[in-house]
Amino acid sequence: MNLNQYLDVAPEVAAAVAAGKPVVALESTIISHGMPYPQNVETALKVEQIIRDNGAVPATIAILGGRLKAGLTPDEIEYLAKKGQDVIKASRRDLAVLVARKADGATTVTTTMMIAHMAGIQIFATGGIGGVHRGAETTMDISADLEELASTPVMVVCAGAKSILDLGLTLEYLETHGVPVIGYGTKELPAFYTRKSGFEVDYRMDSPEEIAAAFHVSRELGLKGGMLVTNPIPEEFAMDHDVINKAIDEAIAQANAQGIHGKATTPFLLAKVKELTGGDSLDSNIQLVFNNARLAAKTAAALCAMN
Ligand code: PSU
Ligand code: MN
Repeated sequence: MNLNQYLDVAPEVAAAVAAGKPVVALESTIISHGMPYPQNVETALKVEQIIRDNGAVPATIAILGGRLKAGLTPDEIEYLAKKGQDVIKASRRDLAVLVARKADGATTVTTTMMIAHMAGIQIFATGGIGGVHRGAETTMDISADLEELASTPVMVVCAGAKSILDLGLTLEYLETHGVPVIGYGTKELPAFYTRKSGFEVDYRMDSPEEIAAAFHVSRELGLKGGMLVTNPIPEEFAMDHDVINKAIDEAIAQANAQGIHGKATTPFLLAKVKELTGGDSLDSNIQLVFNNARLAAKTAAALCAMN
């Protein structure tokens, strides 16, 4: 644990980490920028409950008043959910400035991994990660999430990546930077809303124990990066491939036409896709986060049993 003067670890989280009990980190950009109010707060609280039901302690992560928070109260979650896009989406480059200004920030995968690591938390559950955007060969839009996976030893459990990204280039980037990509119960990379993408993961694993064992060895060897676990959305909540891809293509066309760029791109595309699918994508999004929380909690328990 790398405790520092800017970090507040919630008492329950600190006690669990100290006792070697399972803890699962959760991000806050998914609350502020990923879903509308009030579904965002309902989902965030339910995800915490699911983690508890599966034997782990949840630690939702954010920056509040310049404090790096590992573990939020329900009131703090509600506050971020209501502020929504008015909260600054905080990636690695924003962290020091927001702390110095005593500002609030919603943590992305990147900053959630950073703060989780500072707090001694090894596993983090979310919906989807950022990656290499389509057209990155000219825009150079590559999410800082990939760089963080390359350098911070936290396991991220997600439902794959949305095809707002170039999935092939995202996998190439992860390969170059030495990040193993695991498929839970599948050899095919899931594409968030759908179980299939046409791309292969590095390894298929079929149990939380198998995932935990690989991560345990990575830590014992002192390897510097994380691990990406991709967990397909349950069949009954998956979206029709053509419906979702049509919405994504349309969302990207609108983003290009409006000159959307930088940190605004991902939230813009997420909101557009939701609008174009008439809210269906939100239901799928919520269910896949629940599914990832279950797997992350079980994997955290399996990892603790090995440590
Ligand atoms: N992808 C999703 N849902 C999300 C995000 C990405 O399907 O909520 C959020 C996550 O917080 C992720 C961030 O870390 O967007 C990536 O933003 P960018 O592409 O600007 O790096
Ligand atoms: Mn970007």
